[in-house]
Amino acid sequence: MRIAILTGAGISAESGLGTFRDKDGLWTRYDLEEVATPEGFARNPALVHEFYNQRRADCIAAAPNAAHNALALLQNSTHDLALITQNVDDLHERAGSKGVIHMHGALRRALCAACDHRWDAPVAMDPSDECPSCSASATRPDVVWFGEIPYQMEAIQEAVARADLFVAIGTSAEVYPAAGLVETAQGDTLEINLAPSARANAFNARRFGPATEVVPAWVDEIIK
Ligand code: BJW
Repeated sequence: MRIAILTGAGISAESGLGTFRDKDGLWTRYDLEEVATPEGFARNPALVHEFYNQRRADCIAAAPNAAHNALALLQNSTHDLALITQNVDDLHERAGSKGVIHMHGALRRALCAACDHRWDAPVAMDPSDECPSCSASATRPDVVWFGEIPYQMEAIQEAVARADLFVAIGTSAEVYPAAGLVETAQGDTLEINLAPSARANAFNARRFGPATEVVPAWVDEIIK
């Protein structure tokens, strides 16, 4: 079976990484216009680097949980799996998943806004850092902010369209184009989340509960 999976912040919540829109989520403590838009970065790069430096440190301190591990196991089964994540953490890779598509970028990568060069980010980035390729002091986290185009959209659309089963895990479905991928799916669709997302009714099937319980149980059923 061809399976396409889209993950969101909820899959990493039980690893201790905060979600965005839950009651104590990141967007209740930070103004997204200031830390997750190109305009916010232009106004105050130091603030934006501080926000991502803290999240990079939190990510390094975190470990993959049973849901990340179960998806890695699924990838090693006979099924053909495309794993697409909105998350900028690397917990899927650290659980053993390969070829993960990071549609909103990655904390462990840096990007030069002047020449588009990319490299491994240091733990702490600073506005005065120079690009190793062109020496401009225009370095930024390699993440996708509001108003920017998510990465690998063509590959994502294709993987979702050709899948027999599309599964969204731990995402509120508040952010597009990720939230609209369920419309691209041609096969069965399943939402796994703590509670119904904004698009829950667009899915054929739904399972609710903590990702560390629901995802391993679902993977067991698929690979048995
Ligand atoms: C658990 C759990 C547990 C908790 N177990 N579950 C009007 C209409 C439509 C669209 C737009 C519009 N106005 C503007 C737009 C576009 C805009 C957008 O969608 N805005 C909305 C606010 C309306 N989108 C964009 O700008 C995007 N670009 C774009 O559209 O370009 C145009 C284009 C696209 C394609 C082709 C051509 C052109 C870019 C969006 C970039 C989003 N960036 C961020 C930051 C990334 C870097 C970073 O991490 O800091 O991405 S914002 C943030 O939200 C982050 C996330 O990836 C993303 C989604 O959040 P997610 O993962 O869903 O987390 P939460 O917190 O929202 O939800 C967590 C869920 O988990 C909840 O449901 C919980 O219940 C659940 N949960 N614990 C299981 N234990």
